[in-house]
Amino acid sequence: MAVKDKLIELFDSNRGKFLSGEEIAGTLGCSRNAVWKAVKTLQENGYNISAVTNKGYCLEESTDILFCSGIKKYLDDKNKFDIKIYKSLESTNLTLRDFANEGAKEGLVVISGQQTKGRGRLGRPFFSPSDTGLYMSILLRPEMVAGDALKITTAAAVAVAEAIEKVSGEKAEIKWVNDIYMSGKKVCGILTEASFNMEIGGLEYAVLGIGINAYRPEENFPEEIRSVADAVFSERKSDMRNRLAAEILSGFGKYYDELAKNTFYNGYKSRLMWIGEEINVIHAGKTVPATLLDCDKDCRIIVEYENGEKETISSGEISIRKR
Ligand code: BT5
Repeated sequence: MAVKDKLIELFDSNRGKFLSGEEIAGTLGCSRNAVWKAVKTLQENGYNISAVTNKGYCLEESTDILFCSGIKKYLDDKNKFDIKIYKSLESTNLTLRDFANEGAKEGLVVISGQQTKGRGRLGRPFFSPSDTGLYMSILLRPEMVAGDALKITTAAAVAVAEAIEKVSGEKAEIKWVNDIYMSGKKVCGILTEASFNMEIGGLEYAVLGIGINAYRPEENFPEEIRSVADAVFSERKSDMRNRLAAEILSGFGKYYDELAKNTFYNGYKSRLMWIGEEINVIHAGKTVPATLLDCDKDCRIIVEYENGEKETISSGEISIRKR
């Protein structure tokens, strides 16, 4: 393990306490100069480390930085996922796809503190500013037919909602099919991108991408999403994003192992927004008024149009009409 990584673990287990350069060098078995250099690198990477003459170095209690051992300490099964963390990427889905094409194994997880080209569905952008969100992609190699791939997204939506509720103590809801809302605003979007193998007629791999607004960005959300977007936490707290990432991985891992049994379904339906309400169904460029009646075992929605006709829908989008 590099000095920098050992130092992160040492600071993490001594949050709020000053450690002298000499003490750190002794514990890590390196020179004081190596400690100084590693501290500098961590500070440049956003770690809130104070340095005070005659006292040493101290990691601020409230620091919320994503790091591998910080996530693993909250995971029961520490070997199920291989986690790689980056400061900034174009898109975690894109980086993970490159790894997948090179033969990476199921369970590889790419996390970034920022995305410069975060992607939503249908080529839409996903705003992913530095240091306030959790942008994560998980590589899956399931043995399933393409039609069952929707289950990956719906199972992930439940895992994310449950993780948010556990860590924040607040209620999270699901807007069909892949958005997580809190108090009527979007705090998370999910994008699953699949690679198909035409010869076997199934999935070669799937990249499950999850983007969460953990905190409101300092400069606020951009104008165009300000009325729809919000963050999970109202103030910065120690280790929230590491915990959130770990809870999502544990929860999703469990649902994924039981995907054929749909064990996530009750958690999906109970959080689904707008059942019984008047909505718009947006599909293939058309917006049609309807009532949202229900959600079936495959997490498809059942809607009733104004002419009384009913339809079961597995893709597209809905929006609320009246409140
Ligand atoms: C999504 O698409 O919400 C899926 C977003 C998936 C993002 C993750 S981050 C990790 C991985 N790597 C990626 O590059 N992507 C995945 P969609 O349902 O199409 O919603 C996109 C719409 O949500 C935009 O058109 C905006 O209206 C809105 N939006 C954009 N950024 C947002 C944000 N940070 N919070 C809330 N809403 C946002």
